[in-house]
Amino acid sequence: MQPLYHPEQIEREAREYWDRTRAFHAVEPAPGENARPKFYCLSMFPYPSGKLHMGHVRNYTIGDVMTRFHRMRGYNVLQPMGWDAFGLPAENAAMANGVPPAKWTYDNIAYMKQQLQSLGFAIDWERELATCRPDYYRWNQWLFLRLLEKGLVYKKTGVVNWDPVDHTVLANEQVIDGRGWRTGALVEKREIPMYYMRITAYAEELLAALDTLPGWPERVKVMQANWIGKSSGVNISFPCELAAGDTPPPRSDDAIAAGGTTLPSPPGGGEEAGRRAETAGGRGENIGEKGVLRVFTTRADTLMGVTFCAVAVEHPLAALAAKGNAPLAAFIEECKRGGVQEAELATQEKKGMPTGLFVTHPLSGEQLPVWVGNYVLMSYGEGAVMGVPGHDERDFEFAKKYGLPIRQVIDWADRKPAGNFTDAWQPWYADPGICVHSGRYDGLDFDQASAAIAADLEATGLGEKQVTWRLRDWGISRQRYWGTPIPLIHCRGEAGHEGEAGREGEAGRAGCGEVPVPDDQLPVLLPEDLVPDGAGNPLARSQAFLACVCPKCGAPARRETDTMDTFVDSSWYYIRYACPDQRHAMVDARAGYWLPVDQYIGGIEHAILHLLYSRFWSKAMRDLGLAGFDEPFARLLTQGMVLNEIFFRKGSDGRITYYNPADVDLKTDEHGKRTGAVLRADGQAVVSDGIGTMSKSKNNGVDPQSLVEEYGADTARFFMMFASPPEQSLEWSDSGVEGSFRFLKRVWNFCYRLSEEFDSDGGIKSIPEVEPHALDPAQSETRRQIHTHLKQANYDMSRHQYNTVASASMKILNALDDPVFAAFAYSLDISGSREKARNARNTVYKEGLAILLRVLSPITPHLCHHLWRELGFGEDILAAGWPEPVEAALLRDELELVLQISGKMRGKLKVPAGASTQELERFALSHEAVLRHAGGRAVKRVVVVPGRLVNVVV
Ligand code: ANZ
Ligand code: ZN
Repeated sequence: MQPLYHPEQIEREAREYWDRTRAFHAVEPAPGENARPKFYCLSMFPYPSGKLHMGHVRNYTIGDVMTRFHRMRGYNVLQPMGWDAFGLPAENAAMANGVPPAKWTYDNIAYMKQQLQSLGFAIDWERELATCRPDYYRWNQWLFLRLLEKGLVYKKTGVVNWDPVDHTVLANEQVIDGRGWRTGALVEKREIPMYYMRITAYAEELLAALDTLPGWPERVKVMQANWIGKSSGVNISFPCELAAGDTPPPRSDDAIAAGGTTLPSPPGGGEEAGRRAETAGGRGENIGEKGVLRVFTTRADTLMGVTFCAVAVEHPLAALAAKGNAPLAAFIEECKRGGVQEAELATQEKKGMPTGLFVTHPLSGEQLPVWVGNYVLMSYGEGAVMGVPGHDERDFEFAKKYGLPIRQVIDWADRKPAGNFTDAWQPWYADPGICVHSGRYDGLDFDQASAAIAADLEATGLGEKQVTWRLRDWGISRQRYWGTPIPLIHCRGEAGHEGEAGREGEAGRAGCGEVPVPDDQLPVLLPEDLVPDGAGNPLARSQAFLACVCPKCGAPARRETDTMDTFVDSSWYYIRYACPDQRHAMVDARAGYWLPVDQYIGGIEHAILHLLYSRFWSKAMRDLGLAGFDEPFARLLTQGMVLNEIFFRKGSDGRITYYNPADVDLKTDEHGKRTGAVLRADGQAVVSDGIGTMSKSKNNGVDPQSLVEEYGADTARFFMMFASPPEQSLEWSDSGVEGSFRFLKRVWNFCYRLSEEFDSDGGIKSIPEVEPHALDPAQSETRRQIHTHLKQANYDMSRHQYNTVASASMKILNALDDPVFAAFAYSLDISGSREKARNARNTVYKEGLAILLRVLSPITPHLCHHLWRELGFGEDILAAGWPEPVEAALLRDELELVLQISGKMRGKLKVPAGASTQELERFALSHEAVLRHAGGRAVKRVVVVPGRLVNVVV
């Protein structure tokens, strides 16, 4: 055995061994085979951005520890890896460097794959996939067409978030504080046609099934439930009379793609369960001659407190009122330019204008003014609210600002307004209470009043109970190049008939509209040689891509140039890992074996969208007969962030420059207390901005590559696991890294020392059987400690508390590396046979090492692989099985010693085996016999004969 620890060499050798033996190749059991339990461990796949960052290393090490632990415990394990390879950064890089996104992406994949491999992850690389490869995305297209057939994909124009920098539509959740999540640009509203996935059809199940996921973090489930946002309330109709001819225009987003299309329109009863969140539809009849204005409320009990109604700026009634009302039209235009983010609308200054129209209170008959309000969302409920300024904060603010009446219709037993009710808003004004000033409903509580009012409204046809969802359908169209082409063809018939598409009776000549690409023409290949220039989608200018033939009529036609949201790609990649080489189908029986994922691991930033889309997608696949499970991820672990200190300087022009902590020296005073920090390059001071997530923008990242090069992969892995429990944030620390390296060196040195010792007694052939009776007290005690730490480590392994597994391995080494144990002093005293004593000790050493190396091996696999073989335990530690503590070894032995006082036997002393000399002295001096017989005389000395007697000389 080599005396010195050289991680580079042993890590390379270990990986070569795993490659040679296909150690991590996952195999499905043959039919009829008595199968081991399976464990599908999945970490969220990376975007191939260029190189790995510490967050990746942490995520994948956690998954790897879990995988290796399960493998050694006898599970049939699958741990795959792939690439979330479509998306905007490739296009941006392409623009900056003039290379096609494909090349940039494939180069990055090659580099990052080699980085991942250098970390020794137990990945089945034979299942690698990249979502930008046609053999993957063809199944996106194929499933898109199946969902289209089922009405789960549909087209509509809608108000969307438009990122003016990326020239792309953003999902609501991609808008953060009114800005694009990637560009930070102020988002605008636009109306464009796009394709939607009807995720709302699954709203009820997506919500209810959260209860079937005990292995998910509670907070993720709460986030999902809030996102789905189920509200039970009442739809109330406020009758209104409009002048004849004043029929409002239909809502633009109801307009289905101009006729002639072969696409199914949204199912006739477009308002069926899941679509209710999209109640924006079918508003045509909402207002009309002798029509009604419908609002959604969760507080029907406050109906008698309504003093106005307010509609969204996009509401047809607003458009109607704006005709011939220039100031109102201008106000509506101004509001439309703002963001569409709900949070933003909720917090921005309330603004509104009266429409000049009035509606009738459905119970009192009172005339109420209708306003346009910027805080009313078109996309929620009915796009209109009943204003109850007494009990809704937004309405209160609005009423105060515009001088609308405020009425108290709820009273609370325990609280009274200090001054006038209308003076200032109190948060508890919104609490349910008892109805007052509400006529026949006075005295009723929330439940009673809500029920009574709903019943009265139902009786007159002016209200019905309604469940409303916050969840919206998933707009998947992106006006981008680097994504899955949407498999549709636009047929305009013979040349020159543009614009006539779909005219009735002329379909043959005028074209077939939008035609799905037939399955046997899939995949619609994305050209890999285009270089975007920032001016829109290059697909729209590629004749080679655009030109095609209509599958229906054979006329020349044009391909759809929109591509799919990359969340589509990641919604089912975990299923494809089961059968990545299946060329004839999206999935096969192997998916039935591996799915659902037993443990999913990734960042909390994906707690909502990715997980919700994946859940929806797999349920849709289930309903198409393509998947046999309800939920894709049985258990979920969200790992914490990797943090590091942030250093910066502010220039004279106010510009902030961030400096990497690796380039900063810390100044300390004589007590080691920190006094400041300077940039090594110029010795000038830099300012600390505290601790924050490692990020490019704060320049506080640590490059995993350099860490691996300096210390080896095992040190990087050990530090990552040791520094913090997986779900908590991890603070970077150079001294922590060095400490990790020192510990691994210590393991190595200890094994080296013992290997010399063992060589002299024939070496290790296998894990020895320990004969408990042959052990002296110190040996029993060492063994007891080892098994105690093992028991703790196994418990912590099972609850993914890897930091304490790492520290348990340190404790095991400490127990083994104990000088008293090493010297087998007790044994000599008891048996007198040096040979026997040494043998007994060495079995404890060997058993202890076999435990230590296996417990440590999921965390530092290369080192443990090497030492296992080097010491002679066996060929492959992966095949060694996981160690379990021996229950009998956990018990602390008690010894009975003779207690003498000045040489005379005065009693028996019960002590724990392995107690030190000092402990024995303490036990003796506090013994009741000593206190009695010594009678206050000074103790001259205490003689300890280990394992035999203690003599207190007075
Ligand atoms: C009257 C009322 C009185 C309301 C009161 C609240 C308190 P959740 O629970 O989130 O579903 N609302 C309805 N549609 C809206 C829209 N399109 N834009 C903005 N706000 C809208 O919220 C339901 C409540 O949100 C509804 O109940 C309505 O205000 C408002 F003391 O109606 B409430
Ligand atoms: Zn055609």
